[in-house]
Formats: sequence, C-alpha cells, structure tokens
Amino acid sequence: MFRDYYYSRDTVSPQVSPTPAPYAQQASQMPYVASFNTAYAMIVAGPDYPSISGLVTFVDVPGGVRVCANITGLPAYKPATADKQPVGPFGFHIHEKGNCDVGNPAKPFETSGGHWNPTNQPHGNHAGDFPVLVASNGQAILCFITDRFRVSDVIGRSIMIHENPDDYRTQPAGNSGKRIACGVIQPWNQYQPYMQ
Ligand SMILES: [Cu+2]
Repeated sequence: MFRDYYYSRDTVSPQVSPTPAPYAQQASQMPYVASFNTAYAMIVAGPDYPSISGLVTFVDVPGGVRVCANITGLPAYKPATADKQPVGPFGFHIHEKGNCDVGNPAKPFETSGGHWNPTNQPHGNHAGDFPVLVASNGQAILCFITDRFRVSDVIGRSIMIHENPDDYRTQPAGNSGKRIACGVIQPWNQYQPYMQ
C-alpha cells in the first residue's frame, strides 16, 4: 500500500492511503527515483560441475560499476595437457542474453548467446570481459571496478563462468572453453524509495 501511494502520489485516491504515515509524507516531498543501479545474478551450475553456486553483484559507483563475485563449488585446478586447456582459473564474462537454460548438456548454456559486445571490440576489450576467477578450495571471491558499462546496461543479460582460463586474445571468446555455470543478471533494488 505504501508503494502504491508513493509511486502514484499525484493521483492517489484517499481510499488507498487515507492517512499517510509520517515517513510517507516525507517521501512524497522527495523526487521519485526509478533506479536500476544495483543488480545481481544467482549462479546456476551446468552438468559438468553441479556443485557450483554463487552470487555476482553489480553496483553503480562513481566512474563505473563495482562487480563482486562469490562463487563456491568450483573444480580443482588441473594443469594443461598436450591437447587440453588447464581447468581454472576460470574465464568470466557477460554474455548477450539473459537465458541460462542448460540445453544440450554436451554444450551447455548456448542460449546465453555470445559475448556481450556493444561497442564491437575485439575479445579482450569486450565490455563484459572480466578478470578470471581464481579459486581456493573451490571458492573464488573477486571484486573489481569497470568503467565499460553501467548497471542498467547489463540487466537482462547473463554472466558466464568457463572451464578454462581466458587468454584475452583468441577471438571471439578467449579460448576459455566450456560454459560451466551461468546466472541471469536481474535488477536488485529496482526502486529506491527514500525509506529509512
Ligand atoms: Cu564467456
């Protein structure tokens, strides 16, 4: 009820909120802010490493976006062999589409599309090319700041974790191998009423 009152204060009917609480009166004097300045992605595991889970958060900050990841259940490092990339550190990117359906288990998460690349850059400089995830005992914790987008640009896209490290050079995806976990980026505090 408070939200109804607050977001439609110019047309509010007295039946909806006959006696606004003091905090609502205060809020009604402040500008309405529809903000998408915080987003999150819950990470879901693909079939190869089903114990992966975690959260990635996106917060607009002056000059960019602070991205923080806390991922658990990542596989142990395996060195490269003659014909295989190392397992870990893990390539970490924003992909175009907000769809984390596993689809074909042999090639999971194809529905997320390719790398999000709004400015047509080579891989390594895509807006959503992130630092690799380095795991300790299966857990990777990472925060960084990027000025390549704002939070509102990435809502409705997805964040992807790959099995192999990103070489930041091979096109179009850094040779980072299989997609092993994915999360749809969703608005967190879609509305920011001035509430205490
Ligand atoms: Cu990727």
